[in-house]
Amino acid sequence: MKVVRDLGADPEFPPRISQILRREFGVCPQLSSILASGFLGFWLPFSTFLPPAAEYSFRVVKVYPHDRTAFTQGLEYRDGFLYEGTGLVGRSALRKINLETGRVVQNFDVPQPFFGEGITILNQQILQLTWQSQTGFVYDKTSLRVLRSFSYPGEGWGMTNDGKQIYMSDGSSQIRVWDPVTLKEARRIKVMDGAQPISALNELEFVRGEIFANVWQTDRIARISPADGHVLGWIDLGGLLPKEDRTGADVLNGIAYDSAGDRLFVTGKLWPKLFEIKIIPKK
Ligand SMILES: [Ca+2]
Repeated sequence: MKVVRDLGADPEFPPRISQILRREFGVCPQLSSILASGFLGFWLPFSTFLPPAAEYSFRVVKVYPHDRTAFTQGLEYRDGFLYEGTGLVGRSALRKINLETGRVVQNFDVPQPFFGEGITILNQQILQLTWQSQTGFVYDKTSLRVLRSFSYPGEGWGMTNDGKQIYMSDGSSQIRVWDPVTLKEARRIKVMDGAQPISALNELEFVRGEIFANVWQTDRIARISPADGHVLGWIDLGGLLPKEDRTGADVLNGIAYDSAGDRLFVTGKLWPKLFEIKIIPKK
């Protein structure tokens, strides 16, 4: 759609089209001008519906401790606690964490050879993906006991839900939508910013009717429409983790939303801190 935007914004566009019509197709000057104007009239209304995705920045509300050995792959908030899924073979786990202190109050070590990935909490269960094993786990939320496993094709990256459906990322530009009971794929959402597919979608969070997605190896979160996958906006979290905390830290990854308190939490892999932030328009 960027092409459309550029064409619509280009003052040279009608002359160019009319020149092409005259030169290449031998259309008389009067008719070529009329055709070119009509073409522009066709494109302009479309271009007005294609504003660029809005850019947002952040304001830090509060800083919490985060385990800097946790390779964060999934993060959710429920009733005063964070639930975190961590990765790396031999270091993967599912944890319940006290938000204020950062202390792990319950832990389940995911056995080798699994590489833990995204998690999501639905009703009284927690689901966890694994990276390349095509295997997911269902846990009892209270005991963190494994209830069962399930399988899916391809890779597992991030996961969230809206209470009715599960949304799952696999590192591509597509988000898979799963039935919450069968855990089978119902459809896919192609994530696009205008005409540009947005790939490497990682950790997910459902926030006020939108899907928020960390884009792997960037400081950016895409705000995605779950209806059609178009990017509604970008949150630039560059500079969130202070320089003095960056030694050993990996990329931004981990979004959790407290819907009752309207609090948004973000962290990263091996980050020593977790941040409550407010999203603000970028200046
Ligand atoms: Ca999340």
